[in-house]
Amino acid sequence: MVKPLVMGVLNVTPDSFFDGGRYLQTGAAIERGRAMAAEGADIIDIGGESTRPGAQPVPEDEELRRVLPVVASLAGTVRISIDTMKPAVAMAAIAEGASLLNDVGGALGPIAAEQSVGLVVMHRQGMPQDMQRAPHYDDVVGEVHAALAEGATAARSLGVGELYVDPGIGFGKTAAHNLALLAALSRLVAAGEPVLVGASRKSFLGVLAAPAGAAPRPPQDRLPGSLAVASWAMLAGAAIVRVHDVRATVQARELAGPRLCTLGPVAISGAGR
Ligand code: HH2
Repeated sequence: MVKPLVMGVLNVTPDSFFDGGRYLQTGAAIERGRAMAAEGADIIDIGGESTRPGAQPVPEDEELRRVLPVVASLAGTVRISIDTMKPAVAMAAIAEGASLLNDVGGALGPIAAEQSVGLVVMHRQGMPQDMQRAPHYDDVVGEVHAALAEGATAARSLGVGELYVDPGIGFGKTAAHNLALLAALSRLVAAGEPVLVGASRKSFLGVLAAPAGAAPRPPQDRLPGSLAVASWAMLAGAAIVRVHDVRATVQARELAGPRLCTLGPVAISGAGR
């Protein structure tokens, strides 16, 4: 089993659903990025435009102003991925040292090929403004897997070398859709392309973890569910988990990876309970 990578989320936005407003100032964002690298993040995914349901688009100059100094400052310390829908932001981030394009909008394949950087092909139904209004699939797993296979083939034919496919948890999906996709993760892994999963702190976790009849748990109260899903994804063979809580996820990886996966006799000293 290849060790899965932990991708730390860094949103330089006022309105992201979990960390919005915390890292809008350049200095705070750089400090958070350095802290996540020290906690063991393999990649930091920097975004300057929220994709939460209902989010409004951010003008290009504003998105550039938010992310570029942060990319430039962190690129020497840790691998940087840029989470954007805009080709100009992707190009500028590459110039500052980003080497992975988190292509949530589906337009960045040609840039990844030309610039010889990695690409995440993510599935979504609709745009953030309307994607959660009435998501519909006849066969969510079949349709998402087929769309990802098509996206991967297109990216490979452009010449993209390093590629990841992502079922796009919460991007035009109900809680039931998300669960079906997570249950089928090992089938997506078996299809052959490395898989990225981003479920951290998302709203379906708040719905599923709430007691019957109670309100959904808020983002602040979704760490246990996030760790459960990250562990599930790693055990299913995901190559990357995209998370807000790097320290906790790195610790979960230590258990979900070499220790529990081997399930054979292992020489461990220390307490048994
Ligand atoms: N989820 C979010 C953003 N980018 N990229 C990929 N590849 N996969 C994901 O699941 C994914 C993503 C949403 O999370 P976050 O960045 O924390 O929120 P916001 O979009 O509100 O900034």
